[in-house]
Amino acid sequence: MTFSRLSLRALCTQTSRTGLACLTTLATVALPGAAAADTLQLAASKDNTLYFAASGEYSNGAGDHLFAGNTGSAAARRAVIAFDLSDVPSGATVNSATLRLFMSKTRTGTQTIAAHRLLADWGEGTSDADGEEGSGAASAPGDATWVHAFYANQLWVNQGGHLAATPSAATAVTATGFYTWTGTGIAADVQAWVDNPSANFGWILVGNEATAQSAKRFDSRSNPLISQRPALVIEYTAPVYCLGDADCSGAVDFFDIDPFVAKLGCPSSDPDTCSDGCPWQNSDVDSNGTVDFFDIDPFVDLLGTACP
Ligand SMILES: [Ca+2]
Ligand SMILES: [Ca+2]
Ligand SMILES: [Ca+2]
Repeated sequence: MTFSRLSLRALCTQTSRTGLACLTTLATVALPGAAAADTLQLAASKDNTLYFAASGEYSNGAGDHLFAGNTGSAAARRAVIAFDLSDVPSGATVNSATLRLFMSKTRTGTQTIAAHRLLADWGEGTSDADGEEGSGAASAPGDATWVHAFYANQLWVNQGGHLAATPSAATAVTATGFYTWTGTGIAADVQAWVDNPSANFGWILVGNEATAQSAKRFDSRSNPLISQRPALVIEYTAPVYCLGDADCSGAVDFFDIDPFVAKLGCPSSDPDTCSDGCPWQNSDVDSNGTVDFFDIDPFVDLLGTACP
């Protein structure tokens, strides 16, 4: 860096236009405008079925279907599914989230299927079951199984998947058709994953494991019927940044110079400074994802303005 805090101050006080602005006391402070909500529909980034088997020999990473409940052999199946949330802007507020699946085969009436947040990562290999897929296929490298997070070397902490004890949502599933898992629990999961992407391992669907032939079969992300593949619909409000307002006062003025300088290097510099309550993005005046030398000129240009 080839500038100093003093040179910035000098720029503010000596440049005629911005100097005037720096010395102007703003009588009114504008509040940030209300942000409109955005909606995003995402396809699953991976999905698979855990087939109960003592050695984890069955999976269905590349199959057309997912299962939850007990199939004809009275052995449990659980579906795991995850979504890449990187298209949701960081700092966004998740207003609602809805997991939507198409249930394509069933032998029983209503069964409750609970979606639990997964607490560990898992894999989707190339295993691809034949026929109706209820029995799975031989596990392939990297597949999630009943005992493996990643076949054949990485085990789940708990067999059947490492999941949160409390379901995030539960839905009664009856006849063939679309079903959704939504509400505050699902929205809270998505919010947590937007805030901390490294904790995003998706959900596991747990059905009735006490009754034979209770399984509900859902279409996977590999299903030829694209409209029936899993979807996650997220309504969110993107954060509103007031560029240049480094102290979050509602206006860009002389008092922003010191906090702006302190934010130089964010988001990769001192985490306490970058997360001090006033978003560092306010200081990223050219909105390129980092606060650096190239933000100085546009910052100076904004001195004397109010937030939109
Ligand atoms: Ca899959
Ligand atoms: Ca300010
Ligand atoms: Ca920048």
